[in-house]
Amino acid sequence: MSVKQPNTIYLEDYQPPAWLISHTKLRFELEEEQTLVRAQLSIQSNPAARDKRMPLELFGDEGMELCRLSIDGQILEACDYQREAGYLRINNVPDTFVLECVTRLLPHENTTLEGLYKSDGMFCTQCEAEGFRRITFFPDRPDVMSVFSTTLVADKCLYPVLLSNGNPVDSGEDDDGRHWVTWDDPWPKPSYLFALVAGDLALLEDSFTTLSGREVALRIYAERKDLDKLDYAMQSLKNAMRWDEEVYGREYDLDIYMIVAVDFFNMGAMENKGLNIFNTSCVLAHPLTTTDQGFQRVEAVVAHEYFHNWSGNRVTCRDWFQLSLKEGFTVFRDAEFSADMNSRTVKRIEDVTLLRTAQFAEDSSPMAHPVRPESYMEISNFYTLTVYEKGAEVVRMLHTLLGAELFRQGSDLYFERHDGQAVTTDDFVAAMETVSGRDLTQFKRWYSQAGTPRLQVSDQYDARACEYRLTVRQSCPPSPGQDHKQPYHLPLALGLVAEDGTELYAGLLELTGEEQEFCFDNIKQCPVPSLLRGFSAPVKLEYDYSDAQLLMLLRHDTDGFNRWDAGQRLSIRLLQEQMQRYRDGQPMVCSEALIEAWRQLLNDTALDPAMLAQCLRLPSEAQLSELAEQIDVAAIHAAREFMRTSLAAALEQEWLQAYQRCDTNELYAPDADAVGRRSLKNLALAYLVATEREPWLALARQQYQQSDNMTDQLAAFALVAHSDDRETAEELLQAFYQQWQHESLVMNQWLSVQASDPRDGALERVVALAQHPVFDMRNPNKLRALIGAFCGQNAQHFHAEDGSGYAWLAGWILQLDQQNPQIAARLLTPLTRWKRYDPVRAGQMQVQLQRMMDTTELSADVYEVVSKSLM
Ligand code: 0A1
Ligand code: ZN
Repeated sequence: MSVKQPNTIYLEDYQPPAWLISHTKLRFELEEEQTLVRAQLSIQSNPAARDKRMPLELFGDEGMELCRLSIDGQILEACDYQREAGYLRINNVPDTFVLECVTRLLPHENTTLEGLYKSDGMFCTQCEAEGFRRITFFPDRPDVMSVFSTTLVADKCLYPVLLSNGNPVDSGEDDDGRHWVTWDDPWPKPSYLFALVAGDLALLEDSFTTLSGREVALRIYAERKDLDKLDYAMQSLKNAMRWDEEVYGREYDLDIYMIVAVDFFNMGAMENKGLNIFNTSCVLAHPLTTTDQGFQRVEAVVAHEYFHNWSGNRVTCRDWFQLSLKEGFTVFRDAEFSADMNSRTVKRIEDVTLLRTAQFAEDSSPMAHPVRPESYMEISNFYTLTVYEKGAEVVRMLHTLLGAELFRQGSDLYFERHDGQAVTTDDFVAAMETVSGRDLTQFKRWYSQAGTPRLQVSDQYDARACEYRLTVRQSCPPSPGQDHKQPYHLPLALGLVAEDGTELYAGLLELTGEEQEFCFDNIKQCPVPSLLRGFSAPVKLEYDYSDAQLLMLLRHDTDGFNRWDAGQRLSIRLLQEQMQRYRDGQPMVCSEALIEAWRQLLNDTALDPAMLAQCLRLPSEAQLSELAEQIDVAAIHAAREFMRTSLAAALEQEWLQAYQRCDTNELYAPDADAVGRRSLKNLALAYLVATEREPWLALARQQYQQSDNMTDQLAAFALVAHSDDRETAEELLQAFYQQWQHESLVMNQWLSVQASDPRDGALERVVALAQHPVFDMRNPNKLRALIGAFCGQNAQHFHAEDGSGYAWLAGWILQLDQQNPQIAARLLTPLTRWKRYDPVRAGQMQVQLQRMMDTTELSADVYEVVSKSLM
């Protein structure tokens, strides 16, 4: 743990490295009590460095024991170097030399899950962003790229599988029951892409022939019990490899591609060169234990990590401020891949929903930052929705502005120009400028300005002149350190739709000014504008639609995304009206027009079930919160529950028909059509149960018992578990536990279902669950399943007015901070939003933030989030 006031790092202070490492040779002696690491670094002074004759400065974690240090074979004495917090400095070194360094690590005691640690008995590593400095002393920054050769030595029985980056080149056995394997990775890489794994692992093997005819061995490793859950990841990997060849012209570049599943992991997965390490939740998939959502996540994350091989590994980031260079681009790539594999419109709806709910909230929070941040204390805090999701939207806008063909030329040029280099987001945009001949200077404000822009649109129709005018004003609210924003350059896709649904115009406008007017000639009737089609820019769009216009767009818009969006806008407006009525003590009402519109949708059997399910889902409480001036937890919950139960009762027959229509007796498959049918079926079931009429809970129970897949079983389980029929609920909670107690990932769902149960006594229930044997506070998946779900999906109780939910979370943060600062800082997010709540709740949240601030031993991770939130 660091002391208070960690250093702030600034983008403007960037300096090229003084020293380069051409080769890094590592030898790991892995033992139960300790690991010895011998590192031999071939070091040269960097001709491009500003200052020559700089001392050699290497990063190294304070907790790491330095056993031996030598230069060109000469042992250094303690007086020859200085070890300071986080650094090792050696003065007077030659221009070119070999530094040898031996460090001693205690992986079994490493609970941070950074550097080298143990997960369920296997050794594994996590080096992004700054974990390598917990393994050895090194210029642990992404612009120092080196060729790695790694030898692992370990007990042969306990660790028969020894993996690292690249290709295995040598191996052998010692007399003492130990064996060793040497791996060479020919591609220079930054230290954050280093990885090793040692364990007793089972393996699914396949192969892939690249476009140019090279054979690549594909290996997915997991614990033996999970061997039957690897097929989907393998198929996804092969699909991703083919897709990247076809869509981006990118081939894989090593003889082996490996994925290893580990249960203890801070994030989703990691793209280490040739040796991806995955959270089990993002790689294991089986119909009986994995939901449709889970399958889709596996497909997306496998693809994401694979795509990093080019966007991230071959071309990497100059510094961590450029994180979105690899993450924004790679998320855009994986989103397009998923869109091609499944339903494009549904994928877009899901992504935009996440953006609007969580990224917009981040953008208006004290932790708001640009896609390319300007400063940080702890880089782990910047693996955010802004860097990933908004960053992907920025790349998508470039794709929209340039068109698919030029965008591809731009990406080809980017990879060609910068292969083997560590570069910046400016370099990425420069490649797009070169191929398009366009000036994207203004566009780059998307990288440097934080906050969600607002578009205010108004219009005028002149029937005599057949002229339609749109006026668009853009603005962006202040964010920390940025009071005034300059206008953005953005693509505004739109259509003009006649009252009867005929499309009068479709096209793309470009906004650059604060206020712009667009005139459309020859428009023969007054149109309804379908604005921001496909969500062509990550902005909040304001246009004064009438209910009738929204209903028309919901029925007729040719843009599937905007059809859905029109329905959402209408629901949001009606929900906000009910929230006001609730606050005024008036009875709430459900719009007949909405009921009729939904009835029509439900009766339209030609509609794609997946789309239908999206259209019939009310905006979440989290999204309604994001939209609120001041978040009124009770009003949001009451209004949404009222609408949900009203729509349930009014359309009971239609829900039943939809349920029956989608309840086909097909064999489980996670393809788009079947996923769509199940999502509509389970949505219909939820509405049926919401009527609180007897037969429907029984139907849920029947589905629970008869289902042959986790999607249907879990949906039914959650409905029963949250119901007031406590006898049946308790019975299923027990039965589910009995059935799945040995499936760790399913137990996470079991925890989450209970943590999000809105009935009274929720806090007591989660407090008790934290004592349950399936809960393990060292496992981030369990923490997310219990604490994350309670704070994120049970607003009513987390935001209890007496502050009990806040105090509970803060207690956890303080405890976890000692163990795993990254996770502690992430789980803290809900408390950082205090300014959005009423004075009583805001005050209670501040009390808890201050309680943390007053703790002496805060990690840099938590310190940064807490201190910025209190500013
Ligand atoms: N680069 C990975 C995400 C990742 C980031 C940090 C980690 O540890 C702190 C682990 C994984 C990705 O984008 O998939
Ligand atoms: Zn990534």
